[in-house]
Order: sequence, then structure tokens, then C-alpha cells
Amino acid sequence: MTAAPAPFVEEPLPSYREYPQSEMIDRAEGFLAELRRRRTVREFEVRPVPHEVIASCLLAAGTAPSGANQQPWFFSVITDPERKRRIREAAEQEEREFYGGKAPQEWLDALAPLGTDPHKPFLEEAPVLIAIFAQKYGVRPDGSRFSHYYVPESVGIAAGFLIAALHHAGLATLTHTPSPMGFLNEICERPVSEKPVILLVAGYPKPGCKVPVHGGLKKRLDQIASWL
Ligand code: IYR
Repeated sequence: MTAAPAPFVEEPLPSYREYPQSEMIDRAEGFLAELRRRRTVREFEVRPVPHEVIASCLLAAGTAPSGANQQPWFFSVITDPERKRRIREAAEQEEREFYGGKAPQEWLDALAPLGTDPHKPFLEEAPVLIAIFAQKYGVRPDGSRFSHYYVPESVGIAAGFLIAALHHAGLATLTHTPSPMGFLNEICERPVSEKPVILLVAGYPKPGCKVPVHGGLKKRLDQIASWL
């Protein structure tokens, strides 16, 4: 059976804008400068952030391209102090094992320039934690499953959009990945069909907050790209 032709929007690409070349160059450079100001932060103020900022940033993440446009992501926004406390407790438990013997020396050596350790007070102090879940497969209302395609790629792109959107709005973030982080399913009340992939911490950086030199060192263009 052949599928009916997919409906297309009436107007050709209504939202696209081409800019004059000089404006295009300015915009590209401006966006680069904006993203270059982003730094991963590990000390947050407790001050709450406006709900609508998080909502808009999540909608921005939700515009990301995804395999077959299946949008295989879910974002749990945690602001409740008790849930944050439980997340900190569970994450620090994993991190104590990680730093206390589970992680190979090579990994610990790679992390040394960041100055991280098992203490994660930011998980309670930061006003917002966003647990990002990947939907390994879709579930129909009758409980049957269907395949999702390119899930890690799709969720990674959405997470990138989210981090950029939060930064653009003036919030700092930390891409935190305690491993394993299955405890997030229970605390966030998410089904087993979803895999927690990133715990994004967001808020205002603590006044006087310092960041490691290492995190600001980005590869040069010739190290990350080639023109063929
Ligand atoms: N999850 C640990 C260790 C850690 C791992 C990587 I890769 C980092 O880029 C940073 C930390 C922690 O959060 O301390």
C-alpha cells in the first residue's frame, strides 16, 4: 500500500530569512562571541529564576531537529527542595564510588584540571535542575512500542539548543552526568522506557564564582575542521 502524499505547508519556507552578506558575517561573529562567553559553572546562587524563562528555553530545545521528527526527549524540571536533596544524595553516592576507585586513573587525570570532586552542593543550591531523558522507544496509549530513530543524536542536539538558550537568557549551566543515574527515573517519576542522559543544572552563578582555566581552552579552527 502506498502512503498518501505528505501534506506540505502552503507558503514556501515562510520563516526563512536571507541576510545581506556583511550582515550575515556580523551575525555569525556575534553569535560566536555570545557563545564564547558561556562557561560551565559549578557554584550557583539559590535565587530562583523566572518560570517563563525556563519554559521558553525548553520550547527552544523542543525546536531541535530529530530522527523522523519524533522528538524523543523529555525534560523534568526540578525546583522542589526535597527532590533536589534526594538527587544530591544519590548523585554524591555515585560520585564517591567514582572518585573512590571506580574511575580509572586515566579518567581522573583527565578531570584533574577541572578540580571536580564527589561533593555536589550545587544540586541543592541551584534553583533549577533539568533532567534530560532520552525516549529509547515510543509507547502508544495501548502500551505497544514503536521505534525511535537517532535517539542519542537527537537528544544531544536538543540539549545543545537548551544550553545555548539558557545562556542567551542570562543563566549559567552545568552539564552534570553522574553515572549511573537511574535514580532520576524514580525521583522524576519517569517510565523505564526513558533513559536519563544529562542532569542540567541552571541558575545564576554565585558572586565571585571562579572557573577553571582548562574549561576556557577551546581548540582552534584548524584543529576541529578541514575544508576539502
Ligand atoms: N561525574 C563526575 C566526573 C566528571 C566526569 C566528566 I567526563 C566531567 O567532564 C566532569 C566530571 C563529576 O561530576 O564530578
